[in-house]
Amino acid sequence: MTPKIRVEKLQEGLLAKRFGKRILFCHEVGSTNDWAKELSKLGAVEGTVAVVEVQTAGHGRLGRKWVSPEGGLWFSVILRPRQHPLEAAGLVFVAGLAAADVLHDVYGLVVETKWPNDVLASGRKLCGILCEMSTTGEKVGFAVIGIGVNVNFEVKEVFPKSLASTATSVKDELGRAIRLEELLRALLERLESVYDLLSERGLPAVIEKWKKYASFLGQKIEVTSVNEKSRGLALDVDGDGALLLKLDDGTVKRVHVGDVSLRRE
Ligand code: BT5
Repeated sequence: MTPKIRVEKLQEGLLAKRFGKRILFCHEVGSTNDWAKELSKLGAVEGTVAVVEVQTAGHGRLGRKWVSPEGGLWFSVILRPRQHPLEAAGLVFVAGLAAADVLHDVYGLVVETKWPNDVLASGRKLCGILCEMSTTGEKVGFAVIGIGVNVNFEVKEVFPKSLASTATSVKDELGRAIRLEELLRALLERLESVYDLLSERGLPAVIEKWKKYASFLGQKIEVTSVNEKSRGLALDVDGDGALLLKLDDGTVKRVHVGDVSLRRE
């Protein structure tokens, strides 16, 4: 099966009403999030999608590098949220829930969500999410949801060794390749419906559903924030998206930003 995206198939059968009505495709860009931000500034409407086969400067949070070779699905969706910026910051959970639902319901993968922005399979990172926003005062001008899924390659063949031990791909998990356009279509449909859930019922309703994949809850974890490490029990993720961590001294800390790793003792 060709790892390439068949442009003429990108909108075939798409049931979403807004997401993916306009799709911009290109073989290679630096980052689809950067491309989508430029398009947003030029007035691109909600639901516009930027998708590529290769990113040469894909990035994660805090400027970290996101490795994006051919065979993966690298795309960004432009949104014009009406929510307050604090609630729109929860878009990462919208994307995480949509990705977990599709990978599980459509492709039968056993997946888990890891706070705040990862989808894992077999304990390894399968999908990463980067949400970025432009705000003026209390208003969101635009938001961009960027999603990267490792799909039709084996990670040990294309990733550096250090990454191959922490990452996985659909092909590694299923033992076969899938159609990139079909995955994109399913993701756009699911993203639109979870985004509608956010608008109609608010972030707590999205997080409740996201938590059914969150198997790190109830486990001993370590959270690394900017320059601080905390250890404790992952108690819950509250309706604002903050992680509640019961520290070893018994106090409960609300963490807003950070990276979670499971604690091996
Ligand atoms: C993320 O950041 O997980 C967000 C990744 C978002 C990527 C999408 S692709 C489309 C759009 N355009 C972009 O430029 N970005 C978005 P973070 O939680 O900071 O994790 C980054 C870390 O994940 C890196 O430091 C590596 O350890 C690891 N990593 C890098 N590439 C990976 C990959 N392809 N698969 C699994 N892990 C990876």
